[in-house]
Amino acid sequence: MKRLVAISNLSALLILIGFTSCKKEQFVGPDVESIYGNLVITETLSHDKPNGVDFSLGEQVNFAGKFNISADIKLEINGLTSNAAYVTNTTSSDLAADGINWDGSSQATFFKSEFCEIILTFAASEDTLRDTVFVLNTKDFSSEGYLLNNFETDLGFSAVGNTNTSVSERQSFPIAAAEGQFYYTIAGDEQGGNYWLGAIRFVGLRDSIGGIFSNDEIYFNAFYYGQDLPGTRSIIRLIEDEDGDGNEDERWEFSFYPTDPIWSKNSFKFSDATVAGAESDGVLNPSNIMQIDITLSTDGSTSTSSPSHGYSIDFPIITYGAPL
Ligand SMILES: [Ca+2]
Ligand SMILES: [Ca+2]
Ligand SMILES: [Ca+2]
Repeated sequence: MKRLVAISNLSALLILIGFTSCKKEQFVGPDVESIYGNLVITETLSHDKPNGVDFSLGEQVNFAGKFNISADIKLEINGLTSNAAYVTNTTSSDLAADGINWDGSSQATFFKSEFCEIILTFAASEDTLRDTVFVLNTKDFSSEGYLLNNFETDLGFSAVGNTNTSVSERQSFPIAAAEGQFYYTIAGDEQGGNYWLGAIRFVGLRDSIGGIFSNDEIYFNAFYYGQDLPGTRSIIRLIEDEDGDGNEDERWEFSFYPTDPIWSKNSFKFSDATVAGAESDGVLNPSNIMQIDITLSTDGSTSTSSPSHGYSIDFPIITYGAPL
């Protein structure tokens, strides 16, 4: 064994001497070419769904394309009707061999049944490869977890507010929904210390959420569209009924400030929720959650300069194992 180690050390030494003493070009191999070589596209971009892709059947678009070197690439898919986008960065010399595909996911709004442009660009080259694909049917994201609502109908939720609530309604205008045709808009005016301006409420949830997953594997996800109103806060309240008597025992919350006037997908881990108000057993047990409130709130910091607050929301969904 000692002798093997000695030989191995000797080999390493010889290799090291070889590298330091020989001229660089004698050691130009594939790895060095990948970094410094000129990109040659040996097979242009294509995919296996020329007649359209049906994501509702679990299909995916499998890409093909070959390059002489392993290249850093950006693959971008844009929905021509929805403006939905999917962007991924990867390294590949053979897209098919590396299994580069698209399963219908998106970063912000969902894709619709529509034509999509596919754009492939390279980090170290000006080359741009293009293709198109038609989405026959979109992916059913409701099967990704427990969908609280998609706001396509008035069913499955209630809206609560007070005199400071100015808007609380399903809308399909003036912006396009993140999913389907409708989203929900809630707005209100802060009048000196009234920090709660309304909420969208989901009840009857006990024994609906949780299962085998721990709290750091459970996510609340939703698309938000801000109205450029500073101080606008969305507090997501998870209300537990620990003993099943129908009454609240403990509430948990996380919050953020949705102000950007663009749809963005936001995800929060249940393990990041903090207890709010009176503590009961101090443990967030997802199966005990009887009610979720998505509030429109403020932090009281902007009451004099800009009392208006509001946002639109679509497709709040609880997912397991990964964010939406
Ligand atoms: Ca919707
Ligand atoms: Ca209770
Ligand atoms: Ca509890």
